[in-house]
Amino acid sequence: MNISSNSKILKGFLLDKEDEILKSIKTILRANYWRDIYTPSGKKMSIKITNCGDFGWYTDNKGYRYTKVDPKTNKPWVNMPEILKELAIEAAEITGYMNFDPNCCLLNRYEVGSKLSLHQDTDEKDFTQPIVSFSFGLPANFLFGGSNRKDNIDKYLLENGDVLVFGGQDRMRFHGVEEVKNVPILSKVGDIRINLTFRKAD
Ligand code: MD3
Ligand code: FE
Repeated sequence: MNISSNSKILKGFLLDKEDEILKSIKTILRANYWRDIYTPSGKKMSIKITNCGDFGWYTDNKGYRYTKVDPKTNKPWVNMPEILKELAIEAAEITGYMNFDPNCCLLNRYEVGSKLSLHQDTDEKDFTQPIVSFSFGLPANFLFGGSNRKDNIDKYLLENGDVLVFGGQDRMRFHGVEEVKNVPILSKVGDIRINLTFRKAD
C-alpha cells in the first residue's frame, strides 16, 4: 500500500539545520542517556531509546506505556528543545496538520544489525494527531504495511535528514524498520541510525 495524501516523506528537510539539531540531541542525551529496553515478556530489544518532553514512551516488565518520569531515575524527562518542536510542527503543517501539539519525543538508536519489528503505535490518546519522525545517520528501509498484519508491505528508504509525517488512515498502519546495514556515508553521528518521533502522548 502506498503512503496516502495524509502522510508525507520530506527528503532532506533537516539538512539545513543539522548541526543545531545534533547539538540539541546531545543535550537530551546528557540528561537521559540511551536505555536498553525490554518487551513486557522480557525480550531485550535491539534498539536503545530515550525521551524528552512532558511524556516519554517506555517498555519493561510493567508493559508498554507513556510515563511522566524516567523510570530509571524517577525524574521528569528533559524538556523538548524548542528547535526540535518547531521543526516537527512545521513538517506537520506542510503535510496539512495545522494543530500538531507534540508533548513527547521518543529517540530510537539503531546500531548496525538493529531492527524494529512490525507494530502499530496505539499507546497515544488522540489518533487525529499525526506522528512526525526525523532520521539521522545510517540509512534504513522503513516498512509500511496496512491496518492488518498480513497486508502487503512497501519499503521506503530513510536517509540522514529526512522527515516523515504520518496521519489520517496511515496513523494506525503496521510499520517497522529493516535491519540497519553499515554503508559508507558522510555521517555526523557515526555508524548508527538515530530516529526521533514526535507525538502527542496524552
Ligand atoms: C507510521 N519508529 O518509534 S519512524 C516508533 O524509524 C517507530 O525508528 C520507526 O516506528 C523508526 O514507533 C519509524 C516513522 C513512523 C513512526 C510512527 C508511525 C511511522 C509511523 C506511526 C504510525 C504509522
Ligand atoms: Fe512505531
